[in-house]
Amino acid sequence: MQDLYPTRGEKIQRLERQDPVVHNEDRDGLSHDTTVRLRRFERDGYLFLPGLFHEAETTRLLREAERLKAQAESNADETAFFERDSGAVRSIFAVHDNSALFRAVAEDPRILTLASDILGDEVYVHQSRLNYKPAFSGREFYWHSDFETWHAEDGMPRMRALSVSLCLTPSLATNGPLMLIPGSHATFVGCPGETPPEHFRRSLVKQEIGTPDQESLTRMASRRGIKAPTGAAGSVIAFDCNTMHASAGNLTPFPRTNLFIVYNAMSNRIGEPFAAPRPRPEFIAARNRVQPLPRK
Ligand code: 6CS
Ligand code: FE
Repeated sequence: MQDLYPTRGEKIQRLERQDPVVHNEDRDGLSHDTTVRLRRFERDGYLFLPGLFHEAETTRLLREAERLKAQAESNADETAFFERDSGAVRSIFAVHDNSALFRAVAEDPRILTLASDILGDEVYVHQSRLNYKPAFSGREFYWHSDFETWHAEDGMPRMRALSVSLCLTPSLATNGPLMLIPGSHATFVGCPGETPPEHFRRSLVKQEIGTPDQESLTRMASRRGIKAPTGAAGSVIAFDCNTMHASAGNLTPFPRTNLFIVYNAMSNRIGEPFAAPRPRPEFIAARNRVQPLPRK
């Protein structure tokens, strides 16, 4: 398969995106609200939906996240990753597989319908994860495009995937909110540096290979700035697979715990990695157990 988005080679490559952002020509049947949302997503590369889930729902989900964290602390399994210095739980993957509550979120029409409207296809969960960003010790996630990694290391062919981030705790200006560069989804930044074997063991704790150069980041951020949507638990940020994003460390007493569900179009299923020695494990990138989610 032709590699439209070469990366992890000798040099930096800035290329124009070669895929639509909203893969949905027939928008006539869509409601006004949905049309406005799709237009905003297309323009910015993300959409902020404050209060999409109610507080009672997120309280229950946060309790479930705490249960999985306690489980990972007592007997760490492969899906759990820990902060490099404090040893606190940083992320747990495949939570939609290991928790009925998180599975129900992935199938919730409030986000599943939005994802399939944007991706213009049946969708499946490519990846799910909890990012705990614990109080005082939650470390940063450096700038990156998720698609750059999913293309290079998981073999995702085209830009026809998106992430939905659901805040399970308040996302404040001070506790490491998700930062996004509006419009950055229109440019693919190929990053230099060969992918080492089992790179995920390092990149999911501190990503270096696969992160963009400072000149590319400066160019993109200088055009339309950097946004850091903040809101109560229950707020959602949906963002395109190629939107440049990051989050700073958390020095406050207030955890910033988010649930991420990544939806990929069934027509965009992953294949052989484009720039890695071998595919990543199933709990990071769904490859063999792929089922379209039922639209309710
Ligand atoms: O490597 C990945 O798939 C994950 N890495 C980051 C930093 N964000 C996206 C994704 O969850
Ligand atoms: Fe990311």
